[in-house]
Amino acid sequence: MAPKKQQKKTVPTVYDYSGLETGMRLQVESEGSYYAAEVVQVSTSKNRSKAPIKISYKAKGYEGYDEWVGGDRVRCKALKVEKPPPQEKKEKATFKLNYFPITALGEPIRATLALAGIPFENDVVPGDRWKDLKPTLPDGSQMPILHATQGENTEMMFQSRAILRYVGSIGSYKGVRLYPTGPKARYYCDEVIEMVEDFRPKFASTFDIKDQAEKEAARKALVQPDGAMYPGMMKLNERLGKFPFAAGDKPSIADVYVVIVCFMFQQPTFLDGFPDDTYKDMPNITALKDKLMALPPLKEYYKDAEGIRAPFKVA
Ligand SMILES: N[C@@H](CCC(=O)N[C@@H](CS)C(=O)NCC(=O)O)C(=O)O
Repeated sequence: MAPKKQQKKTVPTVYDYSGLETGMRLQVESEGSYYAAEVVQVSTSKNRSKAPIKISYKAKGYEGYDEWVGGDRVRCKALKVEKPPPQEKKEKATFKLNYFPITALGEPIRATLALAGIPFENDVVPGDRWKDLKPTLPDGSQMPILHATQGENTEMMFQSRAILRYVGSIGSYKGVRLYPTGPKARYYCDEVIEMVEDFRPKFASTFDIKDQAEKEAARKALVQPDGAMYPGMMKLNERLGKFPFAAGDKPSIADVYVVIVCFMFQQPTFLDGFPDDTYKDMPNITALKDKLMALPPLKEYYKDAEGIRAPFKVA
């Protein structure tokens, strides 16, 4: 007889078969009904662990049918259910972020933690301290570094966008994960982050320009209509018109990334040379900043912002 289809259980029940003995009478479920049966054998073999009781049906009309069954199909006082061991309470992780006193790649992580309401130690590392710290870290280490501590263990996490996605995966705003879980929304989120990456690195070569005036002119040129960063910024601006937020109608790490990274390229910023009207042709970028920074946790986080963070403060 075919067993009744089992309902999916989240915590599997563990049965204690030690009280069952050959010859014991019991009731066995088959296709939704219970039938009288007798224990023929109780196996301790590993490959019988799911259905270790061999029974022989005794109900009228079914005599002679034998079957291997598990505790889930049996009613018998001698069959006990093992209490699952008490789940160890996982200690909550605590976080510390190392980053320079600038916005750049660290600030999207800070802002995401703030938006998600995840407390963290904002360990701001100035250049001279970084010089001492770097040799103590694994070769090639760069900031931002997120230190995630759980109990006795601390893990150092590197790579800003990987950290951002991690933080967005554990953090939510109004019950919605900041790194979307749905495949399409996650695609939209990553799409926008990658669009930012299409133009963001193009300013890096200006660090090599020794002459200050020349460096500032080169940066200004990057965001003019014939500059190398402008087309990517325009494309992003257009894409941001598609939904209320970058990945749909809820905020995500993509919004945080767009806003914080884009505002590296408009004064006030730590990168001198960029103008104060970079986004004059790109209203969706500015509108997204205003909308994102008006969300209560970010409004609170940036309420006293000044200098290079002043653009993130909303009235
Ligand atoms: N791909 C890395 C790049 C990190 C990076 O370039 N970090 C810079 C600051 S934005 C840094 O730590 N520079 C100092 C150094 O390399 O010693 C990431 O996204 O985290």
